[in-house]
Amino acid sequence: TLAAVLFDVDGTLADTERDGHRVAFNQAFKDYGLDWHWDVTLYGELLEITGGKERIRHFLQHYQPAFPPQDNLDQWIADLHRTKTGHFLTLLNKGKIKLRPGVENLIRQLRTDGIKVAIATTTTPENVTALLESTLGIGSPDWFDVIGAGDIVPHKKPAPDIYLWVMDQLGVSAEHCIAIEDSANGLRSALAAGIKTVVTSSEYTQLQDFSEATLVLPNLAGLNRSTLHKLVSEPA
Ligand code: XBP
Ligand code: MG
Repeated sequence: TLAAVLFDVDGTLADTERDGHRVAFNQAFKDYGLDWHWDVTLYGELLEITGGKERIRHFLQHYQPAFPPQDNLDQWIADLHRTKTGHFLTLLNKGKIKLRPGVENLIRQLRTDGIKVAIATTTTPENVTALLESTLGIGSPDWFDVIGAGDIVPHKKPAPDIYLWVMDQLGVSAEHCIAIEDSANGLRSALAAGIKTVVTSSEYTQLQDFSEATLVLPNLAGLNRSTLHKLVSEPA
């Protein structure tokens, strides 16, 4: 039986990357006087690395070999990333990012059925709260039984850690859960935690390999609660 549905955030709840996170990173680079610019194509490559701080570090190491050494690189990255988060929150609060089709309806259906809903994401916790509040309303973060985000676990997706943490907090086991993801990294993470996964591919992920997903959909508009109830009880 279905006990909980675990949602990824970026790319799954909303298309946040191209016109959200990417723009916010570029604004932060400008604030720091860096002549870096992540265009749409480059950002697609950098999305292979999950987590904004990890993505900045990867970019430094692989694309900016001449960048001068910093006394405390971790701190420098953390500060730059905090500036980026500020810009992303401003974009959300301006209402620039909408939920993808079917997301709100599915969350409401599940709650009506008494199914737990949770978030399992690599993004920063404030980003999740702000996205939910700006799209579903002020009280909506409370609709979620657990929100697992960011640095709460040491290893980000594709490691299973965040899904394992969320299931532990929920008190449910993987066989009673469905994960909803948009990317190959997210799918690997959920599968490694033993969770059947529905993939709703997004702009940046549509060419990725989702052959191990239980179901692949262009968006969530066609996904209703009865399909999820059925998927969880089918043999893997
Ligand atoms: C998406 C990510 C995040 C965002 C940026 O993860 O990898 O790093 O791109 O957010 P998911 P931060 O699809 O699991 O939500 O800069 O806050 O990390
Ligand atoms: Mg995602």
